[in-house]
Amino acid sequence: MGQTAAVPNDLESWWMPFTANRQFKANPRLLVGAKDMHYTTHDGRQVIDGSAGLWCVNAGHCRQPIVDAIQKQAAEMDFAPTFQMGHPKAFEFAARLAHLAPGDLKHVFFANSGSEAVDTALKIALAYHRARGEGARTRLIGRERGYHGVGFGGISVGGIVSNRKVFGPMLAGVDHLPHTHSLKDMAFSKGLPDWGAHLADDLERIVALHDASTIAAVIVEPVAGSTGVLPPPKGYLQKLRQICDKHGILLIFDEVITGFGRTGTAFAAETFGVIPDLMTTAKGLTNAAVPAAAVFTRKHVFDAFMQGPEHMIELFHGYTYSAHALACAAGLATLDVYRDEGIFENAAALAPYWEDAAHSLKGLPHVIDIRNIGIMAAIELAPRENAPTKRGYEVFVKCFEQGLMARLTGDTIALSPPLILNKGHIDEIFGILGKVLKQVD
Ligand code: PXG
Ligand code: PLP
Repeated sequence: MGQTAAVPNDLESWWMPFTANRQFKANPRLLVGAKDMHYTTHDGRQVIDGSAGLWCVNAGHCRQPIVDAIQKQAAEMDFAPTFQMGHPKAFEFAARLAHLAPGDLKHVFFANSGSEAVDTALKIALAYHRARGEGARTRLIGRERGYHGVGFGGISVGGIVSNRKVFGPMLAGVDHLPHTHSLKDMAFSKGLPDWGAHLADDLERIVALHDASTIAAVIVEPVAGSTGVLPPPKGYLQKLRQICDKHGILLIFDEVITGFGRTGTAFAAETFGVIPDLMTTAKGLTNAAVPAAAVFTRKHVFDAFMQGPEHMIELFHGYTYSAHALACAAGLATLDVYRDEGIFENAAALAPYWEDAAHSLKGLPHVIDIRNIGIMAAIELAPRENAPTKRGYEVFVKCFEQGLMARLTGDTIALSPPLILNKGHIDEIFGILGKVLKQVD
């Protein structure tokens, strides 16, 4: 069949991701431009970007050095295969990333999205144990309320019910740690909650149940993002690290959101002083200007694969677009911007001001918790009786109408603006949200 004529202003054809399609299309919100801290809407309004797109535009929008690098690369070499071939910028980008990463996370495998990075990390974990003669280690341990993207691997170890429940049995042999949030014990904590480190001990219970010899890896977000910003209890990640070490289990940090400055250092692993065996990143890796993801692995993980005959492929895994030339060009330019402008340092310097601004909303109508770390915050609202998510949605829409793009998850408003922000932007973001909270019943 040939092409049929396109319908002008057709909103039907695009099946939108993670969107209430019919509700949205009845009253669409369209973005047509972006620069630094702001989006431009289709009706010409400037909206401050309180969510860095989707937690990904850490250096601000349409930054000239990144734009220039992409344009130059597109004209010079658009695509190069990376299976049994290479191109210089892929090696350069990996080396720069390895230099930036903490500890001996010195090897980098490229993918194109956080979901792919998670799939990659889980597969590396399974293959690592097998390469070392421990092929019975096949179990993967995630955590309730965890978000690890939408691939079958990611939803299997993930813990967000709506992302899982209609998709069948998923991967076999997965178990979950309890999530770390308790309103009763930690509401309105500033930064890391004092309560909750003991929840890591559940890993010992899971090990006792399944036996360590069957467990390959534990995957957690150092700060759970998508579920509504849950900073780890003090000492929790250290405990997970100790228990994993004791039992020969790999620890994977999913730093798709926390990577590239969000917590005030390059990676949350550095902020919290805990080095995982594998670390997944995406989003801020290229400032989201070209889709890309990277899995970092420690030396001992990589070395386990570099055995056997040298003509053999060590890992039967990769994507057509792994280390895409445009992504590498964008990523290198992004790292320059992060370094030259001290963007992670700016995030760290503003984190206390951000914390105070977020917690200044305490006492406003319906606010039942405020959480923060680095330049991330969540304001949790009490759900309306018999109508969960409606109050949050109304706040989100009103914010957008009044000049703030925020993120919404259930009745929780999440904020994570570009890290080039200043105090004026922080005042503006929380000013609009505070005003809106007084307008919604
Ligand atoms: N892991 C983590 C920790 C993430 O936050 C992914 C994996 C998947 O990445 P991709 O690139 O496949 O989407 C993510 C993505 C939100 C929101 O506002 C969060 C994400 C994506 C979109 C929206 O909750 N996180
Ligand atoms: N910050 C970022 C974002 C970087 O990419 C790098 C290096 O790649 C550094 C800091 C470290 O810079 P230098 O090696 O010049 O100390």
